[in-house]
Amino acid sequence: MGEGLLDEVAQAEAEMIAAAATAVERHDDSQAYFDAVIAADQKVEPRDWMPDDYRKGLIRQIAQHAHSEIIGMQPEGNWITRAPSLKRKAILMAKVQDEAGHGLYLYAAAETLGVTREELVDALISGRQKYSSIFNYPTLSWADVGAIGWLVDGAAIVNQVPLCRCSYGPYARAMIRICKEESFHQRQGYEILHTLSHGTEAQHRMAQESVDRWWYPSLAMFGPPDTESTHSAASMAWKIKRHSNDELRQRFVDMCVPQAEVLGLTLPDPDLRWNAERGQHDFTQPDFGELMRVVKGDGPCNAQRMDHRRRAHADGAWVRDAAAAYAAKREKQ
Ligand code: BYC
Repeated sequence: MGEGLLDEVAQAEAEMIAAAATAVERHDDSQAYFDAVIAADQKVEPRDWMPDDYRKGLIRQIAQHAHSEIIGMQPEGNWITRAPSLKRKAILMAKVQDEAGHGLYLYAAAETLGVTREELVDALISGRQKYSSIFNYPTLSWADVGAIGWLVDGAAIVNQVPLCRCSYGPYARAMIRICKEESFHQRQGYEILHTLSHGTEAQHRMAQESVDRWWYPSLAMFGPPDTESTHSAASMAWKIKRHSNDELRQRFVDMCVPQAEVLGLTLPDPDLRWNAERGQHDFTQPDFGELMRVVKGDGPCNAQRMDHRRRAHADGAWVRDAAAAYAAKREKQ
């Protein structure tokens, strides 16, 4: 973690302690209790009092996370009809269904903070809330299904395992199950790439070309560098995030290097090398300008992803109407 961010976290923590002292002075137990829960590493639960900014920050992050799972079904779903065998097709279908499940757990966790599912879906469809940059890149070959599993799910695990210890109970509990399933996903992708890499020359080339395209977008998934991260300081003081963007990015690189060796594939960074002094790898950072362009809507597939999502939502209107009519009928009985 950079020194600047450390200072910011320390300052945010000092402000929390000062706020707790003021709350105690004013006999305002809510803030003091909340701060004590955070300091003791306990969980905040939906009915507990919480600061507005904590609630808003969580809704923002959990909603973006849920939207990412739902949009993330598209690039993978693109290969269901063209998976190279029935077994691969069945596995991929199960994986895409898992992503829908993750979206549902996360929307349910966000709903405990007082927003409705309709509001959240509307925020995605209207473009007011974001989803992960990574899903705005196209899946051009079957090897991309492997690279998404290995790199994208791998990055997701590195980012999300610490979220199992997030201070907000419903989010932390949702993350435990999600992470277990993500581990399966990561191994599924790794196995696809391993098979291709050790197959024919053309298959090996396909695997390498795919890793070349997905490496830097996967590094960018961790977000802007610590010096430019707007939410990290508050989020870490509240123990929503446990590690900074740069820390997790480094952890991911260190994890991938030995795995790439076993795969027999090269990570596309000529400056990637072990730094014995730091005990970590030196590596080339992703293009953060590109990350911000993609986040703002100017990635290769943003328009396509949103069109598809809006169409699917409109096509599902009759299902929602029927479910609502059925629920109303049951209530009258
Ligand atoms: N893409 O202050 P920062 C998955 C935004 S699901 C888009 O550092 P924070 C998977 C950020 O929102 C993957 N936007 O933010 C699913 C903020 O903008 P706003 C998703 C990004 O929250 C299916 C601004 O940049 N995972 O892996 O402290 C199949 C400044 O950033 C991105 C999660 O959502 C990005 N990459 O840290 C397979 C995990 N990066 O909101 C796999 C939970 C940054 O102020 N989320 N931004 O307008 C997190 O851990 C954190 O929210 C992030 C960002 C690390 C993503």
